Amino acid sequence: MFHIAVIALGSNLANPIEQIQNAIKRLNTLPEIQSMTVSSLYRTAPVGYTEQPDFINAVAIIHTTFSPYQLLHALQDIEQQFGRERSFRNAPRTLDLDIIDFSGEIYNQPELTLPHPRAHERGFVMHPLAEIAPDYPIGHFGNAQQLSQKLGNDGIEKIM
Ligand code: PH2
Ligand code: MG
Ligand code: MG
Repeated sequence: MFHIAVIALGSNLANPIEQIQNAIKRLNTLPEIQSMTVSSLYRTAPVGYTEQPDFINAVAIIHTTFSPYQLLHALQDIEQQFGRERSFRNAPRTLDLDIIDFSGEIYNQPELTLPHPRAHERGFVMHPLAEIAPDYPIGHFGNAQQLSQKLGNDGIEKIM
């Protein structure tokens, strides 16, 4: 039995393009991930804390035998392996791997909120997701295509 999950990838330190490409390769080596569809890479203006370099963002849709918590911990392990340091909220990072959705499940736990509470208002997540799965529903907010259109593409550039 597998589930479908959406993962957002982001990096804005230490050659972000390579960080994202290597993270995709690393995810592909996990036996609990059976298949993966990855968006293009996007260069995006920082959202929230803006005094930091542009990000490279991408989104992957996976089929996985992980549970949500197993997936969360596997992603946190990879962030650690890629030298992630947690200084302050929204600080620049070598690698951020966020679960955006896990088969539509709803979680409101200290460690994990699903769907991701801010994904629907973030163009740097909705644009890459709309590219690979326009019909993908994000909670009750609408699908990826509708949300990315609503958000517009200011500060978001497809690079490869
Ligand atoms: N991630 C954040 C905060 N702001 N901005 C962009 N453009 N891309 C991100 O991945 C990003 C952000 C917190 O995780
Ligand atoms: Mg994040
Ligand atoms: Mg994160």
